[in-house]
Amino acid sequence: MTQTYVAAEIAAQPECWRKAATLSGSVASALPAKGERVAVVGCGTSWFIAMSYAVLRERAGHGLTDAFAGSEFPETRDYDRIIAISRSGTTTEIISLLEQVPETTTTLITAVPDSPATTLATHVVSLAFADEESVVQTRFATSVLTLLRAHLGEDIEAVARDGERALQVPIDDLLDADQVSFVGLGWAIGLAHEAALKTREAAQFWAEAYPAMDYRHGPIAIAQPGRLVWSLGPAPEGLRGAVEETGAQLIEFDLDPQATLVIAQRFAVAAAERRGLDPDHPRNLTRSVILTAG
Ligand code: F1P
Repeated sequence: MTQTYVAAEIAAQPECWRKAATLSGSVASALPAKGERVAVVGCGTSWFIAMSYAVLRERAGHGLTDAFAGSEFPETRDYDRIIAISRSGTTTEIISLLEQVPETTTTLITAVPDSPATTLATHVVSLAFADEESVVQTRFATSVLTLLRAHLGEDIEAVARDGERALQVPIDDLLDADQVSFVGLGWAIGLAHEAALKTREAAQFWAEAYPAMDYRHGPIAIAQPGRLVWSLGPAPEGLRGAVEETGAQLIEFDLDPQATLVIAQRFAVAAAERRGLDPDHPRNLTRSVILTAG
């Protein structure tokens, strides 16, 4: 099979992460200062990256940080800054939101530095080097998270090395599964949602996502032999036993959760190929969702 764009984009992630980390210093003035009250918004993949960053920023003591789907920003709240994440810079909900908040400081993080959304934001951070040909997002999304993690002072070289390991992990055994529930704790919950979205988008594969501690509160009812519970980051105590009792398998890797997402992206692409699907052109999806009235 000829190599897909998405496979090449997945493989490029460790290098993109290093570039994003280098960039973080020069764009620091466009990113939130410690203590700012911040809302982070995005749609689809970009929303899940927002969720992960929100948890990381608050946990690092940098200040209140909330994440919202682009359509769900609460007008009743006051923030010092809104960070909008949009690869395309054309997504309708993001454009509408930026139009609605002319008084608020906004930072757009995008792959397209001359996109319509750039004219509406106070600050624009371009990750053009991480733009993608594939409809499904991989390296842009993880590069945004890397940039934001670097801005919080995290060691990105260690993450990039884990990313390189993630590209080598064998996944063939996982591909016989007929369903996957991705789980995570804290900031990895957003990544679990992204792993499940990727698998649905690229492969039309049945995947769900939950906070790991919540998995036993209902979702475990679908666990059975042939199904996986895949933890991004370490699974909480007791979850393995509970999963194995159902005959399902608990999957964990000793890697940064962002690197484990890379394995899930590879799983999504391989599952698509097994099904004879083109993961670069998922059914019913376009690069960005542009809504027209009527
Ligand atoms: C966001 C997005 C993607 C999704 C789909 C439609 O676009 O929702 O996450 O995979 O392709 O667009 P963007 O605002 O980040 O460009």
